[in-house]
Amino acid sequence: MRSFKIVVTGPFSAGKTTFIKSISEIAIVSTERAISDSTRRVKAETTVAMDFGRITISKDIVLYLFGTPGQERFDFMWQILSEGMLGYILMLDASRPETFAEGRRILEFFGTLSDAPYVVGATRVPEGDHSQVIEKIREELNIDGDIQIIPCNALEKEDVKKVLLGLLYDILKTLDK
Ligand SMILES: Nc1nc2c(ncn2[C@@H]2O[C@H](COP(=O)(O)OP(=O)(O)OP(=O)(O)O)[C@@H](O)[C@H]2O)c(=O)[nH]1
Ligand SMILES: [Mg+2]
Repeated sequence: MRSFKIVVTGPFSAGKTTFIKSISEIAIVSTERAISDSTRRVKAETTVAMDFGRITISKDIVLYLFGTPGQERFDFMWQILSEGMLGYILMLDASRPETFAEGRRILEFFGTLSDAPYVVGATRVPEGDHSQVIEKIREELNIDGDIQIIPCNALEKEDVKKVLLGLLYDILKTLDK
């Protein structure tokens, strides 16, 4: 049995907790707390320390998922959670381009912590032609052409699985080297 630690990160309210909740086979351990400041306009609760979930991919592979907080004031947790990770997912709300700069900052920070592979899970991608918004994300976050940007409705288990398998593929490639 091989276990993989995977971190799910991204800007505030990108869908990180939802992503883990949708796929985890154990009740997720979540540290959501009521929001008291102005970001409350966006939603009522935010992750303050971490989310934890688990998914068995096959009889040989289990993934442990660690979700980070999105609010910048909790960014000390990013470093703690990234210890020993084999890959990470940057969740990004494609309908809020004003969060892309923060996404880029998070990627740059994770890049200094680890050489592990990552993929981008893009939530709220408009129906129809994805390519335009995907290209915009690639450009604004300065993401190499070989990094996968995968549209994903975090509320849908099948979509979440697609993102995880995309990342797993990249992880296995690096492990085989
Ligand atoms: N339409 C749509 N809504 C989503 C999606 N993912 C999450 N949501 C909704 O967006 C809101 C924020 O989702 P969360 O999972 O709490 O986001 P988060 O990234 O964990 O947020 P923080 O921990 O506060 O940074 C919730 O109301 C979700 O139901 C998605 O893929 N599509
Ligand atoms: Mg959260």
